Amino acid sequence: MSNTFGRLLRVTTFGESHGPAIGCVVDGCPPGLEVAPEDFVEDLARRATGRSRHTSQRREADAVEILSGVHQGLTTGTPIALLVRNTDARSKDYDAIAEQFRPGHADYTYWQKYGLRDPRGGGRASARETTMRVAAGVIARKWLAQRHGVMVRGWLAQLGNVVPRSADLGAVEGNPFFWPDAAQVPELESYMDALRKSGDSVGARVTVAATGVPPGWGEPVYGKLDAELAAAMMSINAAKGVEVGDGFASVPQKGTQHRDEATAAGFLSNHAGGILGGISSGQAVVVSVAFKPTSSLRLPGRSLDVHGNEVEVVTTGRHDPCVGIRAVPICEAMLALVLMDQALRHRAQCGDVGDISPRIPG
Ligand code: EPS
Repeated sequence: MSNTFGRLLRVTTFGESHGPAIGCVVDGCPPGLEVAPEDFVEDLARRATGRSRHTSQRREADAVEILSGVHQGLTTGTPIALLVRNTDARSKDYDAIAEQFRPGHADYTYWQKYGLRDPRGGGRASARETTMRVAAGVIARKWLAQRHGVMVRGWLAQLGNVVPRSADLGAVEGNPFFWPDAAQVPELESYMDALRKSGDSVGARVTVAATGVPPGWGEPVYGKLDAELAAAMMSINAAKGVEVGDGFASVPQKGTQHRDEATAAGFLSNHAGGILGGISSGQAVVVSVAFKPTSSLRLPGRSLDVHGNEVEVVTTGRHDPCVGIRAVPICEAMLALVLMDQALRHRAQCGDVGDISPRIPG
C-alpha cells in the first residue's frame, strides 16, 4: 500500500512517530558495499529534531540498528533492514486534539480514508518517517559516490520571504538553516525567534543538486528521471511543489533563453536541471521543493471534531516552526535513492552500450 518505492533499489519504510520503532528495508543494493552503523550518524543528525532551537525540541537518539543484509561490514545483496527505536515520544501532547482535525493537517484525510487513525504524533503522517528515508539514502549516497563519483548536496533556497544573497555551498553545513550565505544567519536567527514567539509557522524552499551524474540515467517515457524525482519529492511530508531546473521560471522564458547551448568545452548553461527527455544529460541534476508551513500551531484555528462539532483547535507540544529546514537532508536522500535506482536500471538494460561519443562536458 505505497509504503515502497523504487524498482531495482526498493525502499520500504514502516513505523509511526509514537510507536516503539521506525524502520526500513532496502532491497536490491548490490553486494560488497561497506556499511556500518556509524555511516548513518551524520545524516541522521542533520535531519534530527532538537539540534537547534529552530526545530522541534523532541530529542531522539536516532541510533540505527542494522538487522540484516550486512555481513562483516559488507552488504550481501540481501534485504538490508534498518531499525531506529523511538525514545522520546510524548503522546500526552496529543490527548486534547485526539478527536479534532488540525486545519491544514492530514488528520482529516486519514480519518476519511481509514475511518480511524493513530492521533499520537500524527502517526504515519509524521515527519518522523523521514528518518528512514535519510537512513536508506545514506546507502545510496555511498554507492553513488564510490561507483560513479556522484555527489549530492542540498541547501535552503528560501525561508519565508528571505532568499540567500549568495550561493556559498561552503557555508551550508556551518549553520542550523543549511543556508548558503553565512552573513545572513543572524537575520534568520531573529526571523525564526520572532516566528516561534508568535506561535506561527512558515514555508521554505529546498534545492538539491547531484553532480557527476553521467548522461543516460532515466527511462522514457513513464520512468522519466524528472517524473520519478517529482514523485519522490512530493512524497515528503509538507511538500507542495517540485521544480526541475528552471521549473516554473521557464514559463516566461524564450526558447533561445531556456535552451542549454553547448560547445566542445561543455554546456553553456543548465536551465534544464540536467535532464532532457527524462534522461540525465551529464550536467548537474537540480531539483527544488516547496514546503508548506507546518500545520501544528498553538494559535487557534477553526475546524471540526470527529463528531462534527465546530471547534477551535490549539496544538501544543514540540513542533517545527519551519519544517522545510530539516527537509534539506531528506531531499538529498530522495535524490540519491532515485538516482541509484535509475543507475541500476540503466546498468541492467544498457550496460553493454558503454560510453558514447561525443560526450559534452557537464
Ligand atoms: C512532527 C511533530 C513532532 C516532531 C516530529 C514531526 O512530533 P512530536 O509531536 O511527536 O514531537 O517532533 O519530528 C520528529 C519526531 C522527527 O524525528 O522528525 C510532525 O507532526 O510531523
